[in-house]
Amino acid sequence: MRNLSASLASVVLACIGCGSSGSSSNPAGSINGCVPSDFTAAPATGTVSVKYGDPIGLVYAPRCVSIAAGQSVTFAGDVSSGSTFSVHPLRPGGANGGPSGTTGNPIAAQDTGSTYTVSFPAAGTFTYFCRTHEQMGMYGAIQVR
Ligand SMILES: [Cu+2]
Repeated sequence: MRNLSASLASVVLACIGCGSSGSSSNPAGSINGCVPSDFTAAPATGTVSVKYGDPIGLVYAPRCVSIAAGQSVTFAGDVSSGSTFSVHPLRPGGANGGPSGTTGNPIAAQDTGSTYTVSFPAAGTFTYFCRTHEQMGMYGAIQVR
Protein backbone atom coordinates (compact mmCIF):
# COMPACT_ATOMS: atom_id res chain seq x y z
CA MET A 1 0.00 0.00 0.00
CA ARG A 2 2.84 2.31 0.75
CA ASN A 3 4.28 1.71 -2.71
CA LEU A 4 0.94 2.43 -4.32
CA SER A 5 0.64 5.73 -2.44
CA ALA A 6 4.12 6.73 -3.52
CA SER A 7 3.29 5.90 -7.12
CA LEU A 8 0.11 7.92 -7.02
CA ALA A 9 1.96 10.86 -5.53
CA SER A 10 4.47 10.72 -8.38
CA VAL A 11 1.73 10.68 -10.97
CA VAL A 12 -0.03 13.63 -9.36
CA LEU A 13 3.19 15.63 -9.23
CA ALA A 14 3.96 14.80 -12.85
CA CYS A 15 0.53 15.95 -13.95
CA ILE A 16 0.85 19.23 -12.07
CA GLY A 17 3.93 19.90 -14.18
CA CYS A 18 2.06 19.05 -17.37
CA GLY A 19 -0.95 21.19 -16.58
CA SER A 20 0.96 24.33 -15.73
CA SER A 21 2.97 24.40 -18.91
CA GLY A 22 0.91 22.68 -21.56
CA SER A 23 -2.53 23.66 -22.69
CA SER A 24 -2.81 26.94 -20.79
CA SER A 25 0.25 28.45 -22.44
CA ASN A 26 -0.41 27.00 -25.88
CA PRO A 27 -3.99 27.95 -26.78
CA ALA A 28 -5.62 26.92 -30.03
CA GLY A 29 -4.49 29.06 -32.94
CA SER A 30 -1.27 30.00 -31.24
CA ILE A 31 2.22 29.45 -32.51
CA ASN A 32 4.65 28.32 -29.80
CA GLY A 33 2.23 29.66 -27.24
CA CYS A 34 1.85 33.07 -28.90
CA VAL A 35 -1.37 34.51 -30.22
CA PRO A 36 -1.20 37.76 -32.23
CA SER A 37 -2.04 39.95 -29.21
CA ASP A 38 0.83 38.40 -27.22
CA PHE A 39 3.57 39.87 -29.40
CA THR A 40 5.02 42.77 -27.44
CA ALA A 41 6.79 45.38 -29.52
CA ALA A 42 10.47 45.71 -28.80
CA PRO A 43 12.25 49.09 -28.85
CA ALA A 44 12.43 50.24 -32.47
CA THR A 45 16.19 50.20 -32.69
CA GLY A 46 19.04 48.10 -31.41
CA THR A 47 19.32 44.49 -30.40
CA VAL A 48 16.51 42.86 -28.51
CA SER A 49 17.37 40.55 -25.63
CA VAL A 50 15.48 37.34 -24.97
CA LYS A 51 16.51 35.80 -21.66
CA TYR A 52 16.21 32.11 -20.89
CA GLY A 53 16.69 29.66 -18.05
CA ASP A 54 17.52 30.37 -14.43
CA PRO A 55 17.03 32.62 -12.61
CA ILE A 56 13.79 33.18 -14.57
CA GLY A 57 13.11 29.44 -14.99
CA LEU A 58 12.28 27.11 -17.88
CA VAL A 59 11.00 29.90 -20.10
CA TYR A 60 12.08 32.52 -22.61
CA ALA A 61 11.35 36.13 -21.71
CA PRO A 62 9.82 37.84 -23.49
CA ARG A 63 8.28 34.72 -25.02
CA CYS A 64 6.48 36.52 -27.85
CA VAL A 65 8.28 39.55 -29.19
CA SER A 66 7.72 41.76 -32.21
CA ILE A 67 10.62 43.44 -34.00
CA ALA A 68 11.22 45.34 -37.21
CA ALA A 69 12.86 43.69 -40.20
CA GLY A 70 16.60 44.14 -39.94
CA GLN A 71 16.69 44.03 -36.15
CA SER A 72 18.59 41.40 -34.21
CA VAL A 73 17.72 39.30 -31.20
CA THR A 74 20.22 38.09 -28.63
CA PHE A 75 19.35 34.97 -26.69
CA ALA A 76 21.03 35.60 -23.35
CA GLY A 77 21.50 33.04 -20.60
CA ASP A 78 22.76 33.89 -17.13
CA VAL A 79 25.94 31.82 -16.88
CA SER A 80 26.22 32.41 -13.13
CA SER A 81 22.85 30.65 -12.82
CA GLY A 82 23.98 27.81 -15.07
CA SER A 83 21.93 28.89 -18.07
CA THR A 84 23.78 27.92 -21.21
CA PHE A 85 22.88 26.30 -24.52
CA SER A 86 24.41 23.08 -23.19
CA VAL A 87 21.63 22.99 -20.59
CA HIS A 88 19.02 24.59 -22.87
CA PRO A 89 19.78 23.56 -26.47
CA LEU A 90 18.19 26.15 -28.76
CA ARG A 91 16.38 24.89 -31.84
CA PRO A 92 14.44 26.68 -34.57
CA GLY A 93 10.89 25.49 -35.16
CA GLY A 94 7.61 24.59 -33.58
CA ALA A 95 7.71 23.12 -30.08
CA ASN A 96 6.15 19.73 -29.41
CA GLY A 97 5.59 19.16 -33.12
CA GLY A 98 3.51 22.32 -33.49
CA PRO A 99 3.46 24.74 -36.42
CA SER A 100 6.90 26.06 -37.30
CA GLY A 101 5.85 29.42 -38.71
CA THR A 102 7.36 31.22 -41.68
CA THR A 103 9.90 29.33 -43.73
CA GLY A 104 13.47 30.61 -43.85
CA ASN A 105 13.88 30.81 -40.06
CA PRO A 106 17.31 32.42 -39.53
CA ILE A 107 17.72 30.90 -36.05
CA ALA A 108 20.46 28.26 -36.02
CA ALA A 109 20.70 25.43 -33.51
CA GLN A 110 22.91 26.27 -30.53
CA ASP A 111 24.47 23.67 -28.23
CA THR A 112 27.35 25.58 -26.67
CA GLY A 113 27.95 29.00 -25.18
CA SER A 114 25.34 31.14 -23.48
CA THR A 115 24.58 34.03 -25.81
CA TYR A 116 23.64 34.00 -29.48
CA THR A 117 22.70 36.93 -31.67
CA VAL A 118 20.68 36.41 -34.82
CA SER A 119 19.53 38.95 -37.40
CA PHE A 120 16.05 38.85 -38.93
CA PRO A 121 16.16 40.45 -42.37
CA ALA A 122 12.65 39.58 -43.55
CA ALA A 123 9.11 39.70 -42.21
CA GLY A 124 7.49 36.61 -40.79
CA THR A 125 6.85 34.70 -37.60
CA PHE A 126 9.84 32.62 -36.54
CA THR A 127 9.70 29.99 -33.84
CA TYR A 128 12.21 28.43 -31.49
CA PHE A 129 12.29 26.09 -28.51
CA CYS A 130 14.55 24.39 -26.00
CA ARG A 131 15.12 20.82 -27.12
CA THR A 132 15.36 19.62 -23.52
CA HIS A 133 12.41 21.49 -22.02
CA GLU A 134 9.94 22.05 -24.86
CA GLN A 135 7.42 19.78 -23.15
CA MET A 136 7.67 21.98 -20.06
CA GLY A 137 6.72 25.08 -22.01
CA MET A 138 10.16 26.40 -22.90
CA TYR A 139 9.55 27.94 -26.33
CA GLY A 140 8.69 31.19 -28.02
CA ALA A 141 8.30 33.10 -31.25
CA ILE A 142 9.61 36.25 -32.88
CA GLN A 143 7.32 38.27 -35.12
CA VAL A 144 9.21 40.33 -37.66
CA ARG A 145 7.22 43.16 -39.21
CU1 LIG B 1 15.66 24.36 -21.48
